[in-house]
Amino acid sequence: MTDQLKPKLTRRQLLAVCLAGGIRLVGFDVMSGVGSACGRDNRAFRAGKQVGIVPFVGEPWAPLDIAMRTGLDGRLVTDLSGLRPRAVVTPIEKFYIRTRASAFLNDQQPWVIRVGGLVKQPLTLSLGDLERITKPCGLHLMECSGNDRTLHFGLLSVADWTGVPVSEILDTAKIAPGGTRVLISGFDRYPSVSTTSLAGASWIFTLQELESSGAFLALGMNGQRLTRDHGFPVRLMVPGLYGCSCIKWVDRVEVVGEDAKSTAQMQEFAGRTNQPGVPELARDYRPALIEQAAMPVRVEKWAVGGEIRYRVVGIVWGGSRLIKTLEIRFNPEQSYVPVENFKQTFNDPWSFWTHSWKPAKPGNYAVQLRVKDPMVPTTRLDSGHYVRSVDISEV
Ligand SMILES: Nc1nc2c(c(=O)[nH]1)N[C@H]1C(S)=C(S)[C@@H](COP(=O)(O)O)O[C@H]1N2
Ligand SMILES: [Mo]
Repeated sequence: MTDQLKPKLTRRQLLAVCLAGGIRLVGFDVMSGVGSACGRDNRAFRAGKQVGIVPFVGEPWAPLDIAMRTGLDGRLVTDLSGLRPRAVVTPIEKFYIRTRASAFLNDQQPWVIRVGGLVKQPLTLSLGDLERITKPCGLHLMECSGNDRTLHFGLLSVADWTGVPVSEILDTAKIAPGGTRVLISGFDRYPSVSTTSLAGASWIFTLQELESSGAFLALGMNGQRLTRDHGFPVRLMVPGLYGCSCIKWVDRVEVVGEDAKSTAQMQEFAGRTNQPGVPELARDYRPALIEQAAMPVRVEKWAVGGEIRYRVVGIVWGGSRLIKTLEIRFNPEQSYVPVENFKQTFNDPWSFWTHSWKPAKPGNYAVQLRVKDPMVPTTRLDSGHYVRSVDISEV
């Protein structure tokens, strides 16, 4: 079905290249912006010397940056403690993994993606068809909806993606009357049963969700092909939505109607994606949006002019509006103060902030962030989900 995709591409491809150029430029400006935002407070610390990092407490030990276990129980937890504003992208071998490639996955046979359901022109796309129209899709963050302190919040990473917009494929297949949603499904059979997860991976999106998020079928990350564990040969990436909707090993795209039932995967993740119960029908699901969130990634200990000082380094991500002020507090009984070096210039991927801190006395401190803007929903942030604690022994 190569020919069906070909004719449209010249114009679109051109546009996409321009767009990608724009995205890159923005990314670049923003990165230097972050650098200078941190520069202000770097000056205060320039005269000093970093003497250590204070570990977070209350987070059980977990192996970081290494793939472990298999299939649905397979994980790689990204170590976020060394994040730097100038290295926004997570190297592919450290990008978090939730579910490793199945021993049953046969990527040696020619891979095909069937596009069908309520379309006028069903397609059978080969990998070659997609490769020919693959383009840069920019830097995007992915977070697992199950990301929590038991894994040091390390189910969170950023890659520089390449792929094919889903909307482009749908344009070619032409939606038939009654087609309002799209089911995207991937290979998901494993030799052994998982104790924690259900097999079967598919998610249903509205056309609008796919279009406005710029959802794409990804073929590459950071200038390389996907790895098997990240969904080789092809996976879905929906910027701004939780990873559970970013189906790996995609083999089917099906346009469905308003009466489509929710999938087992949507039901499994209903709680974590903030759904009202476990709806039967796909249309009763809210988009699995990553709301605005923020957390510290490390607390540095410095010796500055004979004094001990601390510097908290963190990230903000998610949401769809830029926030002006991010506030921080150390322990619930203290009041929130604005984070010193913070300037958000985009919601996706993450951006960085720093805050200098002089605790009054030794002790345990819980570090929490807040966004005081009624227009910015922060349910998970406000629930205390991303609070991280440190024991301070020297002030
Ligand atoms: N086929 C398939 N796709 C899947 C999953 C899965 O178990 N099977 N897990 C999902 C979940 S819960 C997450 S968070 C992301 C993780 O993608 P990554 O492992 O590349 O980081 O993949 C999603 N896609
Ligand atoms: Mo996930």
